Amino acid sequence: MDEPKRGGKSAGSAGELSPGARRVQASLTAAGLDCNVVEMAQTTRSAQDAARAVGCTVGQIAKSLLFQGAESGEPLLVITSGANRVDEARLAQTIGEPVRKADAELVRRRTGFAIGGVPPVGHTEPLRIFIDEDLLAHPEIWAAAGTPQAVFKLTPQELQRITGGKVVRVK
Ligand code: 5CA
Repeated sequence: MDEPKRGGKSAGSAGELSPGARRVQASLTAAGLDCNVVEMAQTTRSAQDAARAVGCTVGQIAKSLLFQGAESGEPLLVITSGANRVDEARLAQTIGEPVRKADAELVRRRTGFAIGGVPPVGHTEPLRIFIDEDLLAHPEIWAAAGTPQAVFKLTPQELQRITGGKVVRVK
């Protein structure tokens, strides 16, 4: 594992984080989660990048992917294991309407973050959230923290608690 550029620091020193990562740290702290966003020297833009940077398996990376109901336009965030590809037909069954992937502009507008750094919390407005059941198989997982170099570690139970996400099968 590479040394984080800034990390292993208390939430109180999160002022050193870049602005996007700082917003995520603030959300985590507000949710009562005792964990620290770390900014890595290496990119964590994709799940593979993130796994390489932190030294975990791709399956332990929690990807936050934005979809949209094709009829309602309602955005929904699916937090999925980096090892999985979301089955859109299954997701459509879960929500009762066809879905499509959000484009980069919608991702930014509805989450407040750009693709590659979209976190599971700290969004512009509350989102309907689903969590991939496969994430629960890992004692620890890592999620994006607002920028393509920022991540944080938590347990799947903590992820459930801070997002209020519904655990579903996505693949
Ligand atoms: N920081 C990493 C690990 S948590 C990360 O954010 N990974 S991710 O998988 O959640 O974010 C990248 C995802 O953004 C890709 O899997 C892909 O689904 C999506 N994506 C990439 N480019 C586009 C695009 N042009 N439009 C819509 N979605 C995109």
